[in-house]
Parts: sequence; structure tokens; C-alpha cells
Amino acid sequence: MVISFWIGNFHSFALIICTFVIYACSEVPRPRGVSLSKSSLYSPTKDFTCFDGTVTIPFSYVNDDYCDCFDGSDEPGTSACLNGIFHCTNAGHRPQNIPSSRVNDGVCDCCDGTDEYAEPDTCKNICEEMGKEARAEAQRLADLHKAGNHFRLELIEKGNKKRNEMAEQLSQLEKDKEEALKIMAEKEALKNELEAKENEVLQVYRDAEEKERQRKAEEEKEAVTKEAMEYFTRIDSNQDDVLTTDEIKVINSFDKNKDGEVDQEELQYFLGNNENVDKDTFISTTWPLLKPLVMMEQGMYQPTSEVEDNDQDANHDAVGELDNDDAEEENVDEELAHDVDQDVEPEQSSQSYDEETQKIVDEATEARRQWTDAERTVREIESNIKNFQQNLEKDYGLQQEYATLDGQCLEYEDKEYIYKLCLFQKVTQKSKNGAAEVGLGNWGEWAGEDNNKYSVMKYTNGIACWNGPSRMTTVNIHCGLETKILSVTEPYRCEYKIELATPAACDESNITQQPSHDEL
Ligand code: MAN
Repeated sequence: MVISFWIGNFHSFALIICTFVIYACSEVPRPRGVSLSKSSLYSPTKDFTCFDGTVTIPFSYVNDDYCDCFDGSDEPGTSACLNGIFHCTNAGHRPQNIPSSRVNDGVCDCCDGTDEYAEPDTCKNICEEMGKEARAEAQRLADLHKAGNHFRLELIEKGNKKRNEMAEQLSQLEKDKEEALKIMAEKEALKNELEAKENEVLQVYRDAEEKERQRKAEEEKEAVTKEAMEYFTRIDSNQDDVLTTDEIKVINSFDKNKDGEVDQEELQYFLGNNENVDKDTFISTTWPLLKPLVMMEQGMYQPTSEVEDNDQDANHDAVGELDNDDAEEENVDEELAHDVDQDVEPEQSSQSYDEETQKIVDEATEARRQWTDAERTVREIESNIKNFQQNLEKDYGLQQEYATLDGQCLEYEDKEYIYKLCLFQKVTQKSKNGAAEVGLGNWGEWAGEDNNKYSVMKYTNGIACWNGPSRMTTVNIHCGLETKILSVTEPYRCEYKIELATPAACDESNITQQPSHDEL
């Protein structure tokens, strides 16, 4: 059955009057659930075309509780279409659009109760009351914004001043940098010049040092050869310039493991596969292996291995047991120890130069110092420039109203934690039981809705949550006569929410207006 909800019995006189005084009129005839702005699309004298243009139906099908349009536009006043929109006028308060599926569902959605027309007693019309409250709240907000706007203007002035000063400081720093770079270049040139001179005069010393080094190396080599020869001669008992294994076996120093005999393994160690050793091989191969053992026996060489004690014992033994039966051999070791002693080099004295060279070295040192200082100055200026640039690039609101708040820190305490918000920097949380401070996020960006970008701040990349993502904080900004934290909550684990009041957000011209009430 086709049920029309067209309020059709409105007499033509009212229609004519309303056509002329449409804004002041208390009722404009239109199907139930249609807003005034859309009423012209529903003409009872014409067929109705769905808003999406897909279907045209006789006007009597509108609000007949059967969904004909895909977009639900033929059933604004019934719940027949899932996607329909029911408009309530809510005279005395704000008009409202609700999904038409909520029409006659037993729940009061509109303050005027028109969405529950099937059972008119279900909902009372509370629009006047609500409207009054809403208007009082709107007035309170308007007054607050008005009062806060005064402080906001001050913030804007200070913010702009701060920015201008920073811009001036930045351009001064750029000039300072140019100057510092010039000085650095001069200092570098001077340094290079003096270092070249220094290099030249020191070359004489380096050449002399090198010569001395070579001389010493030569001397050392000769000493080692002499030492080796002396040792060789002493243990070459038949003086035939060849050491046989028999001659070696009686020398305690070759008894590496100090077990009382020079065994095959030890012979192999010192002689390789040779049966005997001539002088040259002794100097080049045997003596370098033997000398540490001889030194150790003389107590000039401390073994570092775990067999230290054993070695020391062996050492002790060795002193008295060069050859168990031969006291003469004992003397050999003692004498050799004396020779080895002489190998210890005196400590090198620190370099000193003649007066002229020293002067040149000092001048070069001073030039290096000055160049280092000049370089440091440039680096410091560059780092300052970077800081200023970063601050100047920060978005402090359309009129710089937030600029002076940068770095301002505000605290808020709840039962468990002390929260600290340093604006445009970071948010932290400190447990009252003394645990370490936790970072809840660093300044990220403004994140308000398109037309209200400056109503929300995001601080991101805080300390990672246990088994979870990094902590982050959202700061919702409200108009208030002073800048302070109103509340801190953690609606989701490690996601924090701060409500912040500040005069910077009190924009008189931007107060959310009560929606215009075009239909009463
Ligand atoms: C700490 C605090 C809390 C947070 C937990 C997560 O206790 O930072 O805010 O919920 O860690 O483990």
C-alpha cells in the first residue's frame, strides 16, 4: 500500500505566504524528513527523480515506506532505505541529519522528537532546553575567546618580534661565518707556509735521526754477531769452527725444557735437520733461538707463560748446572750474561733543537693552534646557524602566536606520574616512585583537521613501549587565559593524550559559530 507522508493538506494560502517570506516562515510544506534547503527537489506537482538521477517515480512514491532510489532519497521520512537521511528541524536548537534507518526505532535521536512520529509520546521536545544550554556554552566560549584574544594578540606580537630578531641574528651569523671563513683561510695559509718551513728545518734532524738509527742498527748487529761468536767459540770445545751435536748436548742452555738433557727434539729445534752448525748458521739461525734462553738463565728475561715457576726453578738450576760436571762451562754462562747485559739500550732523550729551529717549530705550532681555533669558530657559527634555521622553519601558527611558547615546559601530576611537556620539544613521564624518566615523544607536527590544523600537536618517537611501538603523545589545544595542562591521560597503552589550554588558541574571529537556523 502506498502511504504518502506528504503534508499535503497545507492550504494554499500558507504556501503563498511562505513562498514570499520563506526565511521567516514557521513551516514550509515538504515531505517528512526533508530539510528546507532540499525542499525544492520534492515538488508534489511533478514526478520525483532520485538525487543520483537514476530513477524517476511518481511523487506519491515519496515516503511510501518502500525504497525506490539507490541513494535512499525517496524515503527521507521512513526507515525503508538503509542509506536515507532524515532531517530534523529541532526548532530552538540545532537542526540535525540522522540516518533515516533510525526513524521510528524507539530511540530519540532528534531533540524535537520528530524521528519517532509513529509513537508521538515516545520523545519529548527538549530542543528549547538544549538550545538554551548550547547557547550558554557558546556564549561562555565566545567570552573566553574574547578575553583570551587579548593575550593572543600579545603572543602574536612577541612571536613576530622573536622571529624577526632570530632572522636578524641569522643574517648576522651568516656574515660572521663569511668573516670567520676568511680568517680560517688566512690562518690555514699561514700554517701551511710555516709548516713548510718547519718541515724543511726538521728534515735535517730527521736525516740525522735516520743516520743515527742506521748506525745503531749496524752497531747492534755487530754486537749480536760478536756475542754469538763469543758464545760459539766458548762452546766449540775442539775449536774446529763447527758445533756438533755432541758439543751441543753438554751445554745446559740448549736444554729448553730443563729436564736435565738436550734431547732429539731440542736438537731439532736449534739445528733443524742438520747434524752440526757452522759459524754463519749459528749467527743467523741458532743464536736468535738460543739467546732468550741464555738471557733467561741470567735472570734478564722474565717468562710470561704459566710455566713461569718451572722456568724460574730451571733458571736457578741452570746457573749452577751449565754443565753438571764442568765448572769451566759455568763460567761461560756467567760471562755471557755479562755480555748480554750490555745490550740494554739507554732511554732516548727527548728531541731538542737549536735555537733557530726551535723558533720555527714554535711559530708553526702557534700557527696550527690559531688555525684550529679559527676552524672551531667556523664550526660553532655553523651549528648556531643550523639551530636558528631549524627554529625559523618551525611552524608557529598562522600569525606566529605559538613562537614564544617554544621551549616552555609545563608540568602535570597525577597519582602515579609527573608529566612534563616542553612545547615544540618533547614530552616526558617520571614515575613518582623514582624510576627513570621516560620519553613520551619528540616534537613531530601539527595534526589538526584541515581547517583547524593548529588545534592538535603530535609528539612522536618516544621510548619504545614494552613489546610494542614507540610511545607517542597527542596534545589537543583549547583556548584558555593561561598556558597550562588541563589533563593527561593514556587512552591506549603508550599513547598519551594531553589537553592543553593556551591563549594562543583564543581566536575571536574563529569561534565555532552556532549553525544558522534557517528553519524554525
Ligand atoms: C610505564 C609507563 C606507562 C606505560 C607502561 C607500558 O609503566 O610508561 O604509561 O603504560 O610503561 O609498559
